[in-house]
Amino acid sequence: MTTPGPASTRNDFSNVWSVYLWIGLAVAVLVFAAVAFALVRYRARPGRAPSRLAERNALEVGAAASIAAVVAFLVFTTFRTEAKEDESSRPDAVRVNVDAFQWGWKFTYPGAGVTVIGDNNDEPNFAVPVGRPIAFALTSSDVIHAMWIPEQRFKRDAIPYRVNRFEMEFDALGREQGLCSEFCGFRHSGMRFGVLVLTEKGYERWLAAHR
Ligand SMILES: [Cu+2]
Repeated sequence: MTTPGPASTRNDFSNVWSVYLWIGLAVAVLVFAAVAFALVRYRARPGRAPSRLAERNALEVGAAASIAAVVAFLVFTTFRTEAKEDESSRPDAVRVNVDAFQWGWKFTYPGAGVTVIGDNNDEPNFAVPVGRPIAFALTSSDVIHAMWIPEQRFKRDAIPYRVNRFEMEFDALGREQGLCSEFCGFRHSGMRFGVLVLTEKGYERWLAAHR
């Protein structure tokens, strides 16, 4: 049912976001309409006594069931999208190991002999080829950090003694800003990095220049 690996991480998560947005809007409209209706229809008027009705089982069960159905649908949609980003070990994937530390990042390309390292004084940039799956292996050397690339709508924790694996695919050329999104100490806010999304040729040139 799910295709192996992400077609575009950005699109996948944007789609999930719009599902949430429309459901949220629909719920807001229903709630405000119900409140407005009650305010107008049942407002206090001379000669009117409060209703003696305390329960309405069918309505309450119906409301609870529809809320549960919406929640189940959202959980399913979210986890289905998450599952696409979890490692699927595609043989053509570019492997990038990411090591977060206070307060910087180290990107290693296993087998290619390339390592990029930088901290809050010297922001590191690592390159990926456009439209190809990138298999990340993310860990931390000290405390918990989180690798966040807002333009990809993607974030994952970097935890010491643990490797988090996920795949992403970048569909647009250019530079995307990444940052740490887990407060990790004094210079947390300076813990940034750049993703250079290059053509296949440009990526090969970049690798050769950083060997
Ligand atoms: Cu950090």
